[in-house]
Amino acid sequence: MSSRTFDLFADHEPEQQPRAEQIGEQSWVLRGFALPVVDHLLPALDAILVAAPLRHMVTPGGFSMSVGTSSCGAWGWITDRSGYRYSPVDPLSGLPWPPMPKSFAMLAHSAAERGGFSDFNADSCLINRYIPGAKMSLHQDKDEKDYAAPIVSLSLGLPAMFLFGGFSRSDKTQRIPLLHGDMVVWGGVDRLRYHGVLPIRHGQHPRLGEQRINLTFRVAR
Ligand code: MD3
Ligand code: FE
Repeated sequence: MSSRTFDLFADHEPEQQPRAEQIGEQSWVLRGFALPVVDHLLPALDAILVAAPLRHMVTPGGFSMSVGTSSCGAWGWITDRSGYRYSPVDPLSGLPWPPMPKSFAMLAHSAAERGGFSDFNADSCLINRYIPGAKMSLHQDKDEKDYAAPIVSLSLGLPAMFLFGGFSRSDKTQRIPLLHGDMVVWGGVDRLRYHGVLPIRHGQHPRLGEQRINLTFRVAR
């Protein structure tokens, strides 16, 4: 797919590209990148969450995650007492995950291109829902097969303070606020950096209410 077939900003701001803030050697925050299309994505997201409801998965250590999780696409990330992995079926229903909407795949492809990664074709979209107080501790994403592909995220709803660390858990972290419509591309040398999310603060988002939803697009297999 060429960028011309899906130029998000073609009809909106012909001169203006969205701001790209470099946060690592190969990592970029694309402020407001999804805003022109985000309202069109939400009904599709609602339908996915009816078919594959959010659930609080249990980690191998036996803790229930404060974040509610689901997936769409060919592969969905799951965790239980036996470990972390990608699964082609939703263990709740025993059915394949809902397909990834074309609009999601195109947006992720377009963001990846803006971050310097051409030909990004996600086969997994992990959906994380945070209510106030929910957080994600520092971790690395290592369950994907090919670290050459970037991870692309889309933040929706309440703001989050994202923590971007180094290659060991104890390395100093930078704090990056992520707002509704922001996208981030992490790839290359930054792909295995530790990262996390501070507890979400109370608030009301005009469109999503008292929650933050984060989509991460991945090449799992
Ligand atoms: C940086 N989610 O689901 S998205 C996750 O906001 C996860 O829900 C966070 O971390 C969230 O695994 C952050 C961002 C993210 C994803 C993968 C990365 C940042 C990353 C891989 C390497 C470096
Ligand atoms: Fe992660």
